[in-house]
Amino acid sequence: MTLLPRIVRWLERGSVSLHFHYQSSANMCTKNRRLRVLVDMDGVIADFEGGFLKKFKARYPNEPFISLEDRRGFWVSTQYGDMRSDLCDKAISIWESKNFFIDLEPLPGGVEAVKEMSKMENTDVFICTSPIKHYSYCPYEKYAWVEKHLGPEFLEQIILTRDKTIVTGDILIDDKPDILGVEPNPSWEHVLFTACHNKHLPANPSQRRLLSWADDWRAVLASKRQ
Ligand code: DGP
Ligand code: MG
Repeated sequence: MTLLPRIVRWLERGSVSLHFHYQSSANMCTKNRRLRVLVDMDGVIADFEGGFLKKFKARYPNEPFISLEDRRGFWVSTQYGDMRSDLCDKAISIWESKNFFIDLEPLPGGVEAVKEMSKMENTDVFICTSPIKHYSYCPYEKYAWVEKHLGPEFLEQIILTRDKTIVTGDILIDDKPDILGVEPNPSWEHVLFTACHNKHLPANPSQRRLLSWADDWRAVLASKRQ
């Protein structure tokens, strides 16, 4: 091989390699500047508790029920079971039924907040939600709910998982007080979203709260950008 074509090939290899390094570091910078927000669905943007109570009363009109004011503890079925053991299964039958999840009303301001944050510069928003294990309707209806209320473009941003600790993000806005899983040190900061079942819990200085979507969620996001 003569010298000139060899030099041209070396140069080509060099430029390809330089281009590659430039691109990957540029991508990393962009990635590192972006804020990733994980937003829970039930109890945060979809009114699970209100939807449950309405359907429980309609299906079991002669059974006692727990008003939203009297709800305590994350697990609805546990509190119903404590009231009378057979009410545990009756409670479960409500969210295992067809149309339970799709019929949930949006919580005030939630859909608007999620749409607004997803339009913010350098911000990626994902809906991060745990499906129930009785999977006949729930996963399908969660997708349908997102499409109906947030729009089809949001179908790209759904994470269905029973273990949120393995998902990476900067913030997880979630109404469940204890979010545990296989990862002992999740990357996100859990911001507790106030719900009827958690509003009586003692203040925890190590856990920030959002009292509702009327609360200053923009400031919470801004605090993570520094
Ligand atoms: P998430 O909001 O992503 O943490 O999802 C919680 C799921 O658990 C949601 O689908 C509702 C469901 N859930 C609420 N209360 C109970 C309960 O008492 N028992 C069971 N099995 N599931 C419940
Ligand atoms: Mg929730």
